[in-house]
Amino acid sequence: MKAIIYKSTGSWYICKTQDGRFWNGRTKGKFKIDREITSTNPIAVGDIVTMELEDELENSAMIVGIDQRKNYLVRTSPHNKRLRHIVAANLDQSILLCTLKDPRTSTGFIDRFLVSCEVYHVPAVLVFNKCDEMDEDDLAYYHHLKDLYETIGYKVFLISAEQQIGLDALFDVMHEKVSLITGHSGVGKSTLINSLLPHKDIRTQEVSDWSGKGMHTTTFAEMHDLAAGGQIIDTPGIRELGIIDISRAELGGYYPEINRWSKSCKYNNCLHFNEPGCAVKEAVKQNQIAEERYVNYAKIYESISDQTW
Ligand SMILES: Nc1nc2c(ncn2[C@@H]2O[C@H](COP(=O)(O)OP(=O)(O)OP(=O)(O)O)[C@@H](O)[C@H]2O)c(=O)[nH]1
Ligand SMILES: [Mg+2]
Ligand SMILES: [Zn+2]
Repeated sequence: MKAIIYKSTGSWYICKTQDGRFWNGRTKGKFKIDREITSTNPIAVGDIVTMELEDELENSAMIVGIDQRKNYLVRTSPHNKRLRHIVAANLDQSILLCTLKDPRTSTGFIDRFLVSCEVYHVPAVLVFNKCDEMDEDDLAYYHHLKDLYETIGYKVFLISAEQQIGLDALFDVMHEKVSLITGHSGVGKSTLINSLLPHKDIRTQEVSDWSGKGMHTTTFAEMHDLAAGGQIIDTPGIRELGIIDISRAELGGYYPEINRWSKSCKYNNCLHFNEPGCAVKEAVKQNQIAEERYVNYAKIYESISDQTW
């Protein structure tokens, strides 16, 4: 019997079968699957699995197999930088929820997110939240970023999850799709999902309680059905995004605009730093490539060199 993983804690799973029924799934002993990656979690939210029913009354089932993934997103495991953690599988898109302040999402973080989406073939969408708290300067900066990222080809939205502003356009983008929502802790992921699923109560945290007790922060990725069709996956807040599975030389290929311009570089193995005849550096000079994107390219490049390749 086929089922989709809706929640995974690492030791047990909530799976949904085609008839709409939810099951408590578990795996027997060490679940081993030979596939291309070694991760801390063999089964992730969004995975399609084969299960054998155990106890119909207790809704328990044994997961015995896992289908080939269309795609997946991984992070470095918070416990061991050498291991990967699969955030979710079989995604139609990944939405980065950003805020300009409380907390601030930097363009460095945004660019790392976009690179990982390109690496794993998951379309990326940027959503800026808490527009109700933006003053004129913030809005001007938002529009600068919107221009910057839309020019490259990414969709950008401005919303207030709490005040329910700008949500319709975002709902259209999520319609009939499996969307992952990610971003720093406190940007409003759970608040947004709550406004999409008013009948459910996804726990959100109080910023005033930031430093401690009473914090209701999301700890496991979890998928929810949207009333209008489609699914949304809430994920725990992330502090940093390690870029994994690519080498320094490959990085430019995952920057759509650098990739385009690099075809005109004199050397086809150009890394776009000090090589003569570099079309990318020239494009930065001519404002054809945003300087901040290029600066972040250099920073991400450096961070990749820290790893053992
Ligand atoms: N002003 C304002 N506050 C918001 C908005 N959306 C969310 N918040 C507040 O931001 C805080 C954090 O929201 P959450 O939804 O818990 O954030 P989260 O991204 O789920 O955080 P983690 O689960 O820790 O990753 C809460 O106090 C929300 O009320 C918004 O649109 N405007
Ligand atoms: Mg949350
Ligand atoms: Zn170059």
